[in-house]
Amino acid sequence: MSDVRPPEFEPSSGLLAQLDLLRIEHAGPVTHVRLSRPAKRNALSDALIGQLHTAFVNLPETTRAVVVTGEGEHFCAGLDLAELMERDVGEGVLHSRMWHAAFDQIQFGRVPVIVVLHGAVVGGGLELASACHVRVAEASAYFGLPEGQRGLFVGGGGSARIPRLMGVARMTDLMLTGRVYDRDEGVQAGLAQYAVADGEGFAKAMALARRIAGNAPMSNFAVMHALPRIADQSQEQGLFTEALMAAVAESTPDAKERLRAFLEGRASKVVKS
Ligand code: 1HE
Repeated sequence: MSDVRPPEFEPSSGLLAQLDLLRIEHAGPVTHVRLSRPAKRNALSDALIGQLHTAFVNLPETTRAVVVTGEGEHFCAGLDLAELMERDVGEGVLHSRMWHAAFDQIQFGRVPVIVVLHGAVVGGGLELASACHVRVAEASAYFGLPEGQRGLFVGGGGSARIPRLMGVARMTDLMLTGRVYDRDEGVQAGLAQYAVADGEGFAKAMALARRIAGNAPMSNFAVMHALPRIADQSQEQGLFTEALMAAVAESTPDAKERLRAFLEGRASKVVKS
């Protein structure tokens, strides 16, 4: 993935600057969180999961969208297999719950998260990607769930999130057979919403993030928090939740000003892009 740093990026300070397995920078309302463990292909150690959790809990007030990337040749090699050897059953449950807490903080945090995928997006790496809201896949990206080969099961929320993207049958196939999807197969299956050339993922993600950051925060919150929950509800309950969420969103001062701007001809129109 190309990693040209536009001059407007500023390094983080305080707690976020102390997270040594991440590199976190800010460009106005967009925060860039980079997995920075390239020698181990960004394998998700306990420390890295803990740092992701800390980062997403402590995003600056000014952050309106986050872009996540992985340093080096691969987005993420999944669970750090070297740490798995010594764990007993009880520790295994708590370990999985630790991942759930971190990835829930990404999916159900304060701001939308766009992730750039390149190279290996496997195992826990795909679980991490599936907790983000918008996925941009470069041509080099490939997707796999090698847990079956390793004697494992998904433990980072994958069984709940990934079938919601690609369906139970496709996930079953990946896990049972070790099948690996190339980028285009992954996009077609629903694992990413955008396909770009190698080296172009970050620029695309930043452009998307800037657009998302320009939305009313309550609208973004509604999309992140209400949509997946409504999808899990019966239609009757979903419609009721929708009515409540819609009323909350449209009653904010932000919404009223945006509507006024449109009616007075000061807002952009919806056009084909
Ligand atoms: C690792 C890991 C890892 C690399 N845990 N150390 N995930 C997997 O089964 C994927 C395992 N990894 C791979 O298949 C390959 O490493 C890659 C295709 C991702 C990259 O290949 P390559 O040739 O670029 O790198 P490499 O030489 O294999 O790895 C470089 C180093 O990273 C090497 O360590 P070194 O000390 O010998 O240099 C590797 O051991 C290390 N490394 N991947 C630990 N995953 C909550 S449940 C989730 C369950 C899962 O995620 S299961 C899937 C696990």
